[in-house]
Amino acid sequence: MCCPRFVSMLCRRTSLRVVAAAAVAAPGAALALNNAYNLAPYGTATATGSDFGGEIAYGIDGNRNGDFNAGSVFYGNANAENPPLFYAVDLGVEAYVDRIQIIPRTDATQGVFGNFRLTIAEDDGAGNPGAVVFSQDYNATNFESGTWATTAPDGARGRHVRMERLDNNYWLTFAEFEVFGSSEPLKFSESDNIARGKPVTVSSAPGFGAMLTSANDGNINGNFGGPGNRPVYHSALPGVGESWQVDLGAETQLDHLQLFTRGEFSRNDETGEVWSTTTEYRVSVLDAGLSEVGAFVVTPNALYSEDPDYDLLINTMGLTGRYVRVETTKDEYLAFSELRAFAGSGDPLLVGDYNQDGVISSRDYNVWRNEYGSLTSLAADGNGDGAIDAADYTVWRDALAAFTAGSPSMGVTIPEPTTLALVAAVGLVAVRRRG
Ligand SMILES: [Ca+2]
Ligand SMILES: [Ca+2]
Ligand SMILES: [Ca+2]
Ligand SMILES: [Ca+2]
Repeated sequence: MCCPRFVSMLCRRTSLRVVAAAAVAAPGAALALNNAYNLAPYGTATATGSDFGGEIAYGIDGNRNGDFNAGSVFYGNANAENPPLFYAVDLGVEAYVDRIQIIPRTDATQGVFGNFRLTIAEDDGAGNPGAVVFSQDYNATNFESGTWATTAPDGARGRHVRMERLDNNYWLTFAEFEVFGSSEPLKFSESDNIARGKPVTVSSAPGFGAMLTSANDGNINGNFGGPGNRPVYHSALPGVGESWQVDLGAETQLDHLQLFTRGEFSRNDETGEVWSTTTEYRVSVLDAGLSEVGAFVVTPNALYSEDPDYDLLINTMGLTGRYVRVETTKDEYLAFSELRAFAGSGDPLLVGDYNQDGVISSRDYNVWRNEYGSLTSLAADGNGDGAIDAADYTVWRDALAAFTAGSPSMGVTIPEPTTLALVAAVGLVAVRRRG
């Protein structure tokens, strides 16, 4: 174990290079870490219809940008002649589903995530939905506007994922409909989450109606919600070091953690100013004597950014501890929807997986682009030399090629360095849809 007291970014990158040859896998194969990744971009989508240029395919194009004008937001109006209002994804393969996440439109608050049914169906043998393996109704007290998500499928295996409004009076719009899973059995799903329901202590009482249990209630929905529905933890006070800590009950080797942010943001409609509740988290693992055995600082892209984060993977690579602490590093409130913890011996991240989501994609390129020239923000330091430059782009490009090589039907647009400026301007389309 390198850096036993503090696992720095540089330390983690250094160990990545050692395993570079073994750490590349094609989609569908077991990945080195958590093998659940967003399958939807490899499938096809259908919907009641689309309006105002918000194409159906935009909901599964792998681009989370919620600005309608950026050309990646789905929009469909209810059609009284052809109810119900729905959005469905054919994954193309039977897959085990860990979680479903719907990343919202962000240029307007349109509160669409309420009163709908979510189903997963097996294939009937002819490419159509067959037996239903998962079905749940979500009847929100308010129509939510943030990131809506659930881990309830808990590994259910199916091919057709469908969201259908139970009323049919409104519209449906979002940036991305994400189905995290794998065609191979999942290494981890909700029933493996060892943080769920465990005792929690906090530095100040939860506030604004949040509860002590909010961040390990098994509910990853990012909407603060209404009475009786508080899936998001929120501290009563702002400040550096506002903390939430879960007791896993025993010293446990941790494969990895997942931190889900509060999936909402605030906007001042007069000034246009937008902000998130918590813009940076420090996540640490402590032993039974409360000594720190590892710490990670994670700075998620804001929900209203071009490439928002919501689900943050923290690779503990087999650190052993009893407590996991999440705290603020700035004078901010502490807010997040869930901390999941998974026991295991741990694995390194994929080479080139700069956003640590388990796959090599344009989102890693975005991290590299945003950090280009930096000597301090080193998530995209693929060659581990302490600087972000063209060499790290090459690491990502080669990793992307290797990642996709096992599945030739998924072509990838790989920009040359000389055209990077153009790519940055128009956005990189990572994955062509199969078929
Ligand atoms: Ca999109
Ligand atoms: Ca929660
Ligand atoms: Ca990635
Ligand atoms: Ca570098």
